[in-house]
Amino acid sequence: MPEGMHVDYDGLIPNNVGLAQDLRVRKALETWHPGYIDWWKEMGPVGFQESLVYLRTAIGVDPTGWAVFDYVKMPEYKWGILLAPKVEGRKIPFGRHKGEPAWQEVPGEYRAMLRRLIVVQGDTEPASVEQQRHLGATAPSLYDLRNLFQVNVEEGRHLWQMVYLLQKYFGADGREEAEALLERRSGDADRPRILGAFNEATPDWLSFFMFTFFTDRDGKMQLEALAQSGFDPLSRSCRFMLTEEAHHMFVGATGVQRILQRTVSAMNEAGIEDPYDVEAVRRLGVIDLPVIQKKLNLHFSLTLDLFGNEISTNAANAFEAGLKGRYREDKLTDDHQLHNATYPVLRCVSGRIVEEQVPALSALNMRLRDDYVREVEAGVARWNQVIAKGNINFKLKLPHVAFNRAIGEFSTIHVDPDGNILDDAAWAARKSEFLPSSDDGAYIADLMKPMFERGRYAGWIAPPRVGIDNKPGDFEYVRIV
Ligand code: BYC
Ligand code: FE
Ligand code: FE
Repeated sequence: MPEGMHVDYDGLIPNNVGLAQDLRVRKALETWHPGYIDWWKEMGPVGFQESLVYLRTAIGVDPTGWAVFDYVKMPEYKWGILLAPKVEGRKIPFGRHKGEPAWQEVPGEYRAMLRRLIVVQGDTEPASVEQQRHLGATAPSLYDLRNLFQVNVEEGRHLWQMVYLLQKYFGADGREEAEALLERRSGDADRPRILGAFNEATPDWLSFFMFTFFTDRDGKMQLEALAQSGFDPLSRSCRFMLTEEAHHMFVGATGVQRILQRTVSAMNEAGIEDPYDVEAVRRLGVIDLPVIQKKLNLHFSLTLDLFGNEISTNAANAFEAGLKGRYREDKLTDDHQLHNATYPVLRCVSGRIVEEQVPALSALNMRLRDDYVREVEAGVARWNQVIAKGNINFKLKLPHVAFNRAIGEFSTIHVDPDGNILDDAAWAARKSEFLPSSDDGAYIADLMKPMFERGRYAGWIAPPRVGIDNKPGDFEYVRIV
């Protein structure tokens, strides 16, 4: 049996990393645990902590049967530590150590860089739970409420995965970082979360669905890049986390799809053909297509910032060190060292947007972002099918990558969603055409009324096609206490 196939489900912390035999790490994690529960109660979902939620819990690493579904109170969720099974003889797949055996311990010379990557990854997980903590009160159905909480507990579990790596492999400074992960707060002026997008609000369910579609997918891309790591415990951790990520993106993709479905049906029933007749559409109590486009613009641009600078020596160093690879590095067929390769990057040169060939090593953030954009384009095309089927003349579109950016090449200029450069005055005048205005926010906030009756849905969203775990339409996904 390869190392990592046996899962110990008896102790406080379900795991397949041999915690029962590893007293030091077990003790460190058991010491960290109460602070985590305090954090969950203080900063996790508001309310519903005593409710029984029909949740999936990861209990194994066998791809065919890694999870069970049952009613659980969230604070009693089994936040386990599960690494994908060890691949015997695994080699470092890229960088200057390419072909050497993968590291089972932290390579001393890269210790700080590795710790930073793990801390940044870990920081995003509790941040997203904090951002989503108020959404339960306005859930459009029990089905959606359950999906929100599923995403939340799994992001909590992802924090455990990173904290395990810090406690196991980084000693005293790892312990300090693990504490700090419970101390930073999304949006806090003094102790913010590390990355920009994780300090933004998630004020309503349309934002939640856009976030899980766009931002959880950055999670997927970054985890894929870290799954290639020469530091084997990080690779194994990320590989397992990716199995859960698919559901988070499903929640976002289908959430937006169901909103579009409802809007288009309501317009069809009322005989409204013009998608820009926002007032008429809003009188139907559904979300108009132009505001969905604005939310898309916002969440896409916020998420692009998470890829970092287009030209980055951090990214080049992490690649050369063998710590962070490219998307599906092991499927690529070049030399995996990239010393002579170049890559095209859109840059801002004297206020204009131009494409330049740059050394591939310094363009790795850009490359991952390109892989990401390809994926979201496919998702947006699926959303557009719903609109087209309803015969409404409207197409959702990704804005230009330079639009509304706070990090990187385009953070100093303003462009419209088509990529035309605007001066400050034009941007200020037209911003509310491109991004949700306070009126848009108020309209959506007004729609957000909870619907907690079994099998029923708020009027602005269509029911899902199938239930979770094949449950029937009127299944009680959350027993609210
Ligand atoms: N906000 O060389 P650069 C997820 C900083 S999401 C604030 O371009 P690098 C999830 C940067 O830290 C996935 N600061 O950066 C999703 C650096 O600072 P220092 C999370 C930023 O390192 C949904 C400086 O600017 N995982 O899992 O190439 C729900 C120079 O920048 C930002 C990871 O991100 C920003 N947006 O790239 C739940 C993977 N961008 O060091 C969970 C680990 C850059 O000079 N992280 N800066 O002080 C990384 O790989 C890299 O840290 C980044 C940045 C890709 C984020
Ligand atoms: Fe996560
Ligand atoms: Fe996620």
